[in-house]
Amino acid sequence: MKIRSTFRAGFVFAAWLAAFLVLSNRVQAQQNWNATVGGQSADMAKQAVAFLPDEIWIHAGDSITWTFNSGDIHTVTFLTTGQIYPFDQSQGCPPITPSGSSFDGSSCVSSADLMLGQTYQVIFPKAGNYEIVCLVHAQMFGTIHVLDPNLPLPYNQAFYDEQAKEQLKALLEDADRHQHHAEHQHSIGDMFSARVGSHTKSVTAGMGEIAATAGGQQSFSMVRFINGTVTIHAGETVEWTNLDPEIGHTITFGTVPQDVIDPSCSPNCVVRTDPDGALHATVNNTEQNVHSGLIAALLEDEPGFPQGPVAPPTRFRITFTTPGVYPYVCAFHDNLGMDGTVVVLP
Ligand SMILES: [Cu+2]
Repeated sequence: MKIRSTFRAGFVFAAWLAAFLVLSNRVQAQQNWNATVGGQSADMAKQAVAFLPDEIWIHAGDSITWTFNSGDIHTVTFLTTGQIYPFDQSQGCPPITPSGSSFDGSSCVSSADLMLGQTYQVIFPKAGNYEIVCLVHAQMFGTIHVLDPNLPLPYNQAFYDEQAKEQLKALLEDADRHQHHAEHQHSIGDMFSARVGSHTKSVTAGMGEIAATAGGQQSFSMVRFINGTVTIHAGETVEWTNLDPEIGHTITFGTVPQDVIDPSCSPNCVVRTDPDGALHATVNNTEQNVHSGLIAALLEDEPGFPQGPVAPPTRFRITFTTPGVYPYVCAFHDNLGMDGTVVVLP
């Protein structure tokens, strides 16, 4: 008897619990979820270029608040199906929608370029699978699965918090592993340097790697000139090469020009193109402004699009004729500490 009544009490409790869970599920239907955008090492050299996590399952009516965690800028953007991925934020989803906007697939939603400590919230009123993109980094995207409120969700907030932490750690550790490789890349600038028999120093202008998840892509970037302080003799050449599949950089001496995308050199100085397509300037004094323009690893071809030229330039060379100290920065990532110095000895 006793066993039976205990069993019965247990059954009543289970029924009550089930009813409570159904009820509390309904209450939770308007839940706000939290996720992060980007991440970095303490010195900002290593950047996680990623939505963390990059795949989230929520209910229709829920919202997600993204907190930006890096000194490098990103956007949270949802484009409509068929909309052209714009070149930058100013041409984006006309141009910015306020935090707290709703996205149901019918018109796009986008934050501004945001960074460290800023947040952006999107509400998802309608079930569907939506791609989240960053307008600054084409290879940074993920998926938000918005389910009918009657369907169960596979994960809770604690799971996503842990996953975001693990993905960030994995990306930043990859950066350590690959730095060694970048430090040993060979220079081919000797072939095109100013005088026969001269020596060329090679600098890696950033490096990175893309990782795929089921829901999207994430990458890490080492936002540094690796071995960026070099000492040469007058007449020798320094060659900068970008090994990052995602992020472009510049090599900029003196004043940052208005047009950061195209190369420039002034006064009395020109940037020419070497036979192998690399850009090359000859610098005669420390007062000259030299700007490489955008230097990036070669872009992939996209199916359905015509074969493009071999662009943008992937290497930049400067032949220094005059002794002196020549500091330089990346015009895009100076704020993250991406700089270096060329010391030219007699
Ligand atoms: Cu840069």
